[in-house]
Amino acid sequence: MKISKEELETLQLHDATVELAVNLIKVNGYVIIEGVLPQEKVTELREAFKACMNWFIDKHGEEIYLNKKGFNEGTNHLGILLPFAPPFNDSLVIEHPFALAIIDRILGTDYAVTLFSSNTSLPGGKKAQPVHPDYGARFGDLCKISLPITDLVFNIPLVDVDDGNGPMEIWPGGTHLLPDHYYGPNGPNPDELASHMHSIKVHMPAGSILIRDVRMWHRGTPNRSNEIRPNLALIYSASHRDNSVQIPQETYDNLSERAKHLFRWQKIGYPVIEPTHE
Ligand SMILES: O=C(O)CCC(=O)C(=O)O
Repeated sequence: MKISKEELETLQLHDATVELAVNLIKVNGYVIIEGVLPQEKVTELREAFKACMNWFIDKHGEEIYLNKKGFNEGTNHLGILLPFAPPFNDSLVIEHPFALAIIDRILGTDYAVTLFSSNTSLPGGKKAQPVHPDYGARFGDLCKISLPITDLVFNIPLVDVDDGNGPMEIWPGGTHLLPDHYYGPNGPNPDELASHMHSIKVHMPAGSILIRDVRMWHRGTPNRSNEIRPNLALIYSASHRDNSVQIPQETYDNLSERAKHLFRWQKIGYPVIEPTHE
């Protein structure tokens, strides 16, 4: 969806825009607002991210490129946990006013960040990932009803994404609304059903924001360009989940009150991590 110049400049969404975004997430599983972050911020994030990725590949590339099959069995997809440091912990990333305005209406205001990470489709991938939701069933085989939305992924692409550089493919419209047990190992296999269903390859300009229910089926696709295609990936959750973001005390103390609240479940008072495999 597109928004007005005034909303972009004031960093404040009109009430009708928030309502539309919320309803799209509730009914369709996701919303995209195009070209939200300023170009200079996107460039800064992209260059810093490339440096992290290069560092990571120098250090861990060989052990992951097992059997010359490529990362993750030839998908060349890589999830890297980000250091909680500039420019990644910029307020436009961790507490973007558009994202919070939308997420507040879905999760209430007491939610927190439970993932601070990235997903990258690297050049040379030979196949797509299996179609998957990001989280499994909350109650194993027990719960036969659909649960409310409790976890939302917030993605920011750091490059323009099109068919050539490994767009995320999504199955919107209902795959986030299934009974809880469908997301478990004994539920229907998304990878078997998905080829019979309608999907969309998500094209979006760098600096867009994509907010999606973690349960919506999706997959990473192969990147046929020569450049990496990174998405920053945060998850905002209504209830506590395993946490691993290490935040030095001084960094935490300097966050806004809202950001402190958003990161309160993390490891406060620990040193910043190196970029680490998810
Ligand atoms: O950013 C993408 O292409 C999605 C990647 C993904 O779904 C995953 O790695 O689990």
